[in-house]
Amino acid sequence: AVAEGPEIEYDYYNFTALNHPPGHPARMLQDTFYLRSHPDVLLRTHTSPMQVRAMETQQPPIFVIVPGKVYRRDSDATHSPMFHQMEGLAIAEGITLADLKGTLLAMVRAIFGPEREVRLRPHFFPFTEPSVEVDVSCFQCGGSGRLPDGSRDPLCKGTGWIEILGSGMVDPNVYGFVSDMGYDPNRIQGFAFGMGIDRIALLKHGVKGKSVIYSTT
Ligand code: 2NM
Repeated sequence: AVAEGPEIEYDYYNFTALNHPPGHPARMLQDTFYLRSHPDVLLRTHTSPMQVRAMETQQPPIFVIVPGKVYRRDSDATHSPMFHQMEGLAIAEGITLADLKGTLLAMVRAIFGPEREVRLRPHFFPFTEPSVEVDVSCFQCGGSGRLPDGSRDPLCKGTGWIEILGSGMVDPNVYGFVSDMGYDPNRIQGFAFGMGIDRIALLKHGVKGKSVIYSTT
């Protein structure tokens, strides 16, 4: 299913139910737009709150995609205060990290072509454990890091890999917030991923300057 949710969210869905502890840096006023009149209300900083809303209304197994606008207090040559994400969530008995890797491989091949490979690197997100950052093999140099003339590929900075998204296995603490709907971490497992799709579009369509000014952070 494809689900969209509110861009104006409660702190609870954006942070608390997603396992962000009280003093987590992402909650800071510098990073998040809060409503001055309602301090528990904010502009969602990711599409993940809708994943919690989906789990609240639907028992496992659940397979959902959430696209939409998100907001962060970030504005410079490479950051926009509004951008778009697309998230995926798959929860059922017996779902593993291998399912995550296979799903992401199919997705990056659909977007960037059948020759592409994926690489998972260890990372941290509050709502997944383990968490990984995902790279796609560079579609400009084929993964060698070198252009045909032997020079360093500026797109992947000679590494052969381009970072495209974050993901992981849903942290059991998240299931604790939706346990009424039958999300028992002893019975079910799941993966989630989140992708900033503006950057993906710039890469895929070769928008000029991407390799020069477009940062991955
Ligand atoms: C990401 C990276 C890793 C994520 C987790 C969840 C939920 F609700 F299941 F906990 N939704 N999305 C997630 C996990 C998002 O974005 C970079």
